Amino acid sequence: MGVTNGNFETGDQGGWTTFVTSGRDLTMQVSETDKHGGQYSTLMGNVFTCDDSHPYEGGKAYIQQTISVPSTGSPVLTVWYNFTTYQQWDPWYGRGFSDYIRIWLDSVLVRMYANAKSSGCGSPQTTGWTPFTMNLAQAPTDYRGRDVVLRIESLHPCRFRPTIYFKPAWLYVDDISCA
Ligand SMILES: [Ca+2]
Repeated sequence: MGVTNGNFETGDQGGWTTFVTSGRDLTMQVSETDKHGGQYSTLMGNVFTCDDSHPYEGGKAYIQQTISVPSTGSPVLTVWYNFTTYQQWDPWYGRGFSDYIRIWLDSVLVRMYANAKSSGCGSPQTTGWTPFTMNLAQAPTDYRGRDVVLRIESLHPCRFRPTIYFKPAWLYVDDISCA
């Protein structure tokens, strides 16, 4: 029923399947450092002090679980997130390399948030704690009464040429509910 351990107050990621790209500088853990409520949140991404000379390697991290959407009423999916990035404009390509929060329901992307351009290590972009909400009874898909795979993902670009040093970016999530 609803979301299991959506607030991480068990002090672990019980109820969730976790994934991180292997061999990269990625973190996936519960954290007491920053949370929306209670004592714990989940932290994923590249968590470093920003250093212009260090080549961080990105990748993907996500938490996932199958949620049972209530069959009646107007159930709403809520995900609180706090996203910080130092990702930087790349003068070679003339564009920024974005970091992404992606929320999936049954392998359908229902929300993507990309960072705005940062000016590098001195100027992180942060969303602050922000709610994503989605009415699960609304067209085009009425999810009521269904078991749905919810995935919350932090996507960080990979370093693909040695002169580009990607900057750290990390995502806190907490108070994930479906009611
Ligand atoms: Ca919490």
